[in-house]
Amino acid sequence: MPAALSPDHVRVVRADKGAVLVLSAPELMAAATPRRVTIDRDGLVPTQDGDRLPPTVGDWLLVDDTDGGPHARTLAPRRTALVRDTAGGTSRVQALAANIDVVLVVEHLDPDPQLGRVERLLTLAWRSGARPVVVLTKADLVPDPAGMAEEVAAVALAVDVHAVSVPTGEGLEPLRALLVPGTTLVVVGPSGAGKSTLVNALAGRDVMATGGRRTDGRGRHTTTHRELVRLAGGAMLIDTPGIRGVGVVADGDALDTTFADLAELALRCRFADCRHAGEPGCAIQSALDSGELSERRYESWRRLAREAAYQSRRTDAHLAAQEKRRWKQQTRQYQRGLRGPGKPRG
Ligand SMILES: Nc1nc2c(ncn2[C@@H]2O[C@H](COP(=O)(O)OP(=O)(O)OP(=O)(O)O)[C@@H](O)[C@H]2O)c(=O)[nH]1
Ligand SMILES: [Mg+2]
Ligand SMILES: [Zn+2]
Repeated sequence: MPAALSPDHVRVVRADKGAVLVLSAPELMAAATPRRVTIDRDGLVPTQDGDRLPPTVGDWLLVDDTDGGPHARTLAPRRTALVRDTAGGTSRVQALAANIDVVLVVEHLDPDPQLGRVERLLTLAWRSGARPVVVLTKADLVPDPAGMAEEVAAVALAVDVHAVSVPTGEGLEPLRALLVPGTTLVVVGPSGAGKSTLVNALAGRDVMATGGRRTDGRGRHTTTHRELVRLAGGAMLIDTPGIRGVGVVADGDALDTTFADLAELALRCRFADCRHAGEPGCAIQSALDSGELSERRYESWRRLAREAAYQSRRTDAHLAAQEKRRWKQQTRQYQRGLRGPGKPRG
């Protein structure tokens, strides 16, 4: 339990529409049954700084006892949060998990891992403030898991990459070492990658339902909700549904960490504002020409950077609109104040 929390804080182990399931810190370490806590009709809980947010798995809450049962009163500040850009026209971001220490980016070895997806999820993970670790599943289905893990490691800079197999137990030991008591991990990755299978293996019991394998190797979205699972040693592991496409939320630092090689190259371009689009003295262009930098990785970086910039513009527009509304409201209040209470209009 983080220091800023009181013993009254309870943790969200599951978030549904209208209500969340919670456990206190001592209950998280025991086999207690979660309690249901209702939330305001708009699905939001006030934060300490006057905001209102939808609670997510891993959040800590203070609860009021009301006639209708326990009700969420305030949401504690999030130490870390895995957030994604929600698709669509709004500029809302969605927190997938809060107060996490490790993000397990789960990708299958069979069918072939998608490097672009790993890069995308790593960007998301770096932005969360938690430590990313890549887990490559289904090592038993491929002839050279170690070789494939090396290829993935080449695009997962400064990140540990583990090839694992649940049926054979291969590679699970280093993951068990991450299950430090009191810490929280979250698994993210495509449907069918084996996230729930991994959660069950690490839990040592079947907590989450897992999907049957389809011949085309594609997932079937077996897990449909996010849930915090308590592990025997005192670590907590959040399972999530497979993600179809996650939008990255703007964060230059996260992109620069995921693509540290490109960020480093860009520093060596002749012009500080080089757009790497044919300018003379472009270090990225010469790395592409020499083959030091792959076209695939370059395109992946461009795509994510474009997406992040777009997301950031939308957020700015949204914030500006919000600010304008607030300002209008204040002006109205001020004008009412000038007219004085009870004074007739006009
Ligand atoms: N051979 C093999 N099969 C695995 C392994 N891990 C998972 N599977 C199989 O892959 C299928 C999908 O596993 P799940 O754990 O349900 O996948 P998931 O990532 O939770 O999928 P969603 O809940 O849809 O997001 C199941 O049939 C598992 O038995 C593995 O290490 N080796
Ligand atoms: Mg699952
Ligand atoms: Zn350049």
